[in-house]
Amino acid sequence: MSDAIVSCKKDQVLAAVEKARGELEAPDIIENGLAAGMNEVGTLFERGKLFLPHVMMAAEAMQAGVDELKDDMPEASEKAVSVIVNGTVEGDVHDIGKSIVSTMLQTSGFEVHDIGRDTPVADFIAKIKETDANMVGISALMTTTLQGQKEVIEALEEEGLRDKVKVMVGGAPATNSWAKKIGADCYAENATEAVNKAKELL
Ligand code: HCB
Repeated sequence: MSDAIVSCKKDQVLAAVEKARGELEAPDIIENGLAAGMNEVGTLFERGKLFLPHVMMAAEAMQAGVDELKDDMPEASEKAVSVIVNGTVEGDVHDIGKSIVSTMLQTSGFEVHDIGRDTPVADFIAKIKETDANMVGISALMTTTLQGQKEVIEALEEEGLRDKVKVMVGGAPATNSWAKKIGADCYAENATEAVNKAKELL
């Protein structure tokens, strides 16, 4: 599955998903098959072995695989008690990982409001107020947009919402120490960790 993503073969990705779904749970297939392939694409892109159009086609193949698995996600056993707003910061169009996190949180029983990518700080705050959210997930994939996570936290403080809303940050350039530095409640390395951290905090 990972190889099919790297070679941008959507048909092969779907065939591999079909084969795997009888044996493995959907979250496992996404994290260890599809996301693993996309991470490999990232590494090859960083080494200059792949170019942007290739990355875009690989991202499409990955998305097709995730879409195929949406109906297989385990049903949450309990009604949602906690509300999470999840989005990618302004200036950043990367949303594959963020969307996986939203799907996994949703199927783990949280009420999730995914506000998309390239999202201004004001939209994070408006959605948090509108939904009376208990947590916000803030994704940033570039060192140049990481600062956006800090800006959302600062806006929460200015609005007097910080005590009420837990903050989770994620995305390749984010780290535990960055999360601590900007005053986030946690950093999640992947979607499984995001679910576990949300369960711990809420
Ligand atoms: Co993009 N891109 N890209 N890109 N891109 C990165 C991110 C670079 C690191 C590649 C590189 O140069 N080494 C780089 C950023 C460098 C930097 O840090 N400064 C980069 C760049 C520079 C750019 C452009 C500027 C390129 C250009 O136009 N010249 C441009 C961005 C324009 C903009 O945003 N304004 C761009 C565009 C693209 C696309 C459109 C081709 C495509 C995005 C498609 C899409 O998302 N719809 C893309 C992709 C796919 C990547 C790489 C190759 C993969 C990202 C990805 O989807 N990974 C990435 C390289 C890399 O990350 N190593 C590269 C797979 C997912 C599953 O992992 O890390 O996103 P994830 O998410 C995980 C995890 O982080 C965590 O859980 C997820 C699931 O396990 N997580 C959260 C994420 N968000 C969370 C939120 C939470 O609350 C909790 C956990």
